[in-house]
Amino acid sequence: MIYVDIKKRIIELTKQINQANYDYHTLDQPKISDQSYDKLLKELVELENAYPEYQFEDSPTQKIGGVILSSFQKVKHQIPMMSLSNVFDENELRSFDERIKKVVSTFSYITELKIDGLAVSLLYEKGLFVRAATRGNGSIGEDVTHNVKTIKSLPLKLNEPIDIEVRGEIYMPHKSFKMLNEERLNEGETLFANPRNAAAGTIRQLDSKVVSKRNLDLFVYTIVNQSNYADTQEKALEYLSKLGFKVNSNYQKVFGIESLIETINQYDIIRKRLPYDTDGVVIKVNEFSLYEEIGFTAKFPKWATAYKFQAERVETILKDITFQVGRTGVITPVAELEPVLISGSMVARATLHNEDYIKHKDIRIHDTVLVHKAGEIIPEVIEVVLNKRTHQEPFVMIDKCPICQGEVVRKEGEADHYCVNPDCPGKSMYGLIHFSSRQAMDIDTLGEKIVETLHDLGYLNKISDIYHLKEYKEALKDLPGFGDKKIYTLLKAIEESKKQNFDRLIFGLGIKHVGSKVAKTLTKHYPTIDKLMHANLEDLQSIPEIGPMIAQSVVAYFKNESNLVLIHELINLGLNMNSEQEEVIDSPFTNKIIVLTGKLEHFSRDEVTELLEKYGAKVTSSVSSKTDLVIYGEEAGSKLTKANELKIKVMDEKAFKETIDGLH
Ligand code: 1X8
Repeated sequence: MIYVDIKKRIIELTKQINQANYDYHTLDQPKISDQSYDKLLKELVELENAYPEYQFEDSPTQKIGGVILSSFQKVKHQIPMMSLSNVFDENELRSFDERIKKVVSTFSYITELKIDGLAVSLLYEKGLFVRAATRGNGSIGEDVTHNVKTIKSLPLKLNEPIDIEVRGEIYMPHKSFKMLNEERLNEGETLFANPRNAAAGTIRQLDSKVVSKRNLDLFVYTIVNQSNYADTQEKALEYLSKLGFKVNSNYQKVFGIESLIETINQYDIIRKRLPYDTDGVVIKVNEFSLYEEIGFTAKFPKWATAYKFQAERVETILKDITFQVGRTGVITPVAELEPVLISGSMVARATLHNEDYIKHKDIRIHDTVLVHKAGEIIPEVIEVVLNKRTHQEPFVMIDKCPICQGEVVRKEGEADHYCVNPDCPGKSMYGLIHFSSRQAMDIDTLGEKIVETLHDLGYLNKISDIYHLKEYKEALKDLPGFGDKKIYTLLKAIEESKKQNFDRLIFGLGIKHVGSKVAKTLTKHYPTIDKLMHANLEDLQSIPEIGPMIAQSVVAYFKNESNLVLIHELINLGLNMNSEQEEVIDSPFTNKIIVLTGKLEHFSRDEVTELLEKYGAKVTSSVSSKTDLVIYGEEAGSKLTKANELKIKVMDEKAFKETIDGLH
C-alpha cells in the first residue's frame, strides 16, 4: 500500500469501527458480525502501530485501554455537579409538585430512570472527547479520562464539531457484574457487593486495560448550560441522542401530578426487567425557561427531585452470625437468617462484609433486620429494625479462626480479618475436596471447582455441610454458573453418596495416615462406626496391617470433640456407617463366583447382578479357573466356550429363572 492510501484506509477503518460500536453499544442494533468487527479492528491496530502519526483522536483502538496512571489528577468543575433532593412516597411527591405550582402555573414534567451508578462529567472540544471527571465532592472531582475512553458506547467524536460539557451516569450492567464476580471468585478475591461498587471500583483503576475488560456502560442525561442548546429537557435528550450519546430511552413527558404518580408506578414495574440497576425516577420540570424562577437551594435544584424506589427489602430475624474462611484466609461474617422470600428466591444467609460493616450498622445477633438483594443478586443485610430490638448484645468480632482456632489478624488499613495459620483447613479446603473425591465418597458432580465456589460463598465449611446444601437449593440457583439441571444432579449425587461404602467414608474423613487401603482394613475389623470409635490402641495394633502410628492417629481422631460432632451429624444425616454384610439368604449361588454372558430375555444385567448378590454371589466379568458358574443367554460367545473348556458349570437363562423362582 502506498503512503496516501494508508491514511485513507485508516480513516475508513476508524469510521467503520466507530459506526459499528455505535450500532452495537449505543443503539443495541449490531449490523456486522463479531468476526468482521474483530478483523477490522485488528487491521486498524496493525496499521496504527506501523504509522502512529495516523492515529486519529477518535480512533476506536483507544477503547482497548493501555494507559496506566500512577495517580488521578484533580479537576475543578466549572459548574458544580449538584445532587438531587429525594422523595420517598406519593405524599412527598405531591408536596414537591405543590411547591412548584406555587411559583409557576403552566409546565410539564420529564421523568427519567435514575441509574444506580456514578456520575461523570464529559468535556468535548470541537466535537472531540477531551476529558472525563468524576463528581467527587461536587466541586472537585478526579480526571478519569483514560478509563472512560474505554467505554464502548462513549462517542469519541460527536456528530457536530461543538464545544460542550455533558453529564451522565456510568454503570455496570448485571451481565458484566456477574462475569466480574465469577472471575474474582475463581481468583480467590473478595467479591463486589453490588454493581455500583463494582463500577466505582473500576473507574478508579489506574490501568485502563482492566477497565476495558470490565464492560462499563454510560447513559448521558444532561447538558451543562443546557439553554444554549435546547429549551426543554425533552429536546435536550433528543439533541444528546443526535450528537451520538447513549440516552436512556425510558423517558416520558407528563402533565400534572396524577399522571406523574401513575407513570412512576409503571417505572417500578419495568425496572425489574432491566439489565442494570436503577434506584428511582428523576423528575424534572421540562421547560428550562422556568428554572430560574423556581430556583435552587444550597444543595440542589428545586425544579427536580428523585423519587426513590423501595428496593425489595424484607424483614427477618438474624439468628446467628457465623464466619467463613476464604481461600486466602480472609474471614467474612455471614448472617444466618430465618429464611425469607426476596425477589423470587428463598434467602437464608446474607453477607455482612466485615467487622466495620456490622459495627457501623450496629447489627446484633437476634435483631430483626432488613434484607435485600444487592444488584438483584447478592443477599445483604441493610439495616436493623431498631424498634424491635430487645436486649441483644453488641457484636464482637472473633479472635480465633472458626476452622482451625488459629490466630486471626486485621491488617493495618484493611477492613478484613485473616486467619494466619498456613495449614488452616478452611483455606485449603483439602478436607472437603478429599471427602468428595473419587477414591473417597465419589460425588463426581461435586468437583474441586464447585467445592471451592461453594466454600468461598460460605455454603461449605465442613463435611456435613455437603448434606445440608439441599436446604439452599433456591439460593444456589442464583449463583453464577448454576442452573436448575446442575443443582439437580449435584444434589442427587450427594444424596446417593449417603449409601457409599463404609470404608470410603472412613477414608474420606481424612484421618492422618489412613489411606484407602487402611480404611478397608479398619472397616473389615470394625464393621460399624460404633466399634471403630471405641477401638483402643492395643486392639488396633493387633491387626497385622496396622502399626502404632496409624493406631494412635485413629484413636486421636475419635477423641477430638469436633470430629465426634461431625460423626454424629453424619450418622443423623443417614450416611452408611456399617460394612456388615446384609444377612445373606442361603442358595445354590451363595459364595459362588459367577460370570454372565449373552443376551438375557427376562432380566437386565443389573437385575441379575443384584439378585445374585442378594444371594451371596460375586459377579465378575471374565471366565477363569476361579469361576464357579457361567449363566448364559442367547448368542453367548467366547465366555461360554471358555467355560466349557475349563469344565466350569454352566446354566442357561431358563434354568436360572427356575432356580430363582424356586427360591422366593
Ligand atoms: C443523577 C441521575 C440523573 C439521571 C439518571 N440517573 C442518575 N443517577 C437523569 O437525570 N436521567 S440526574 C442526577 C443528578 O442530578 N444528581
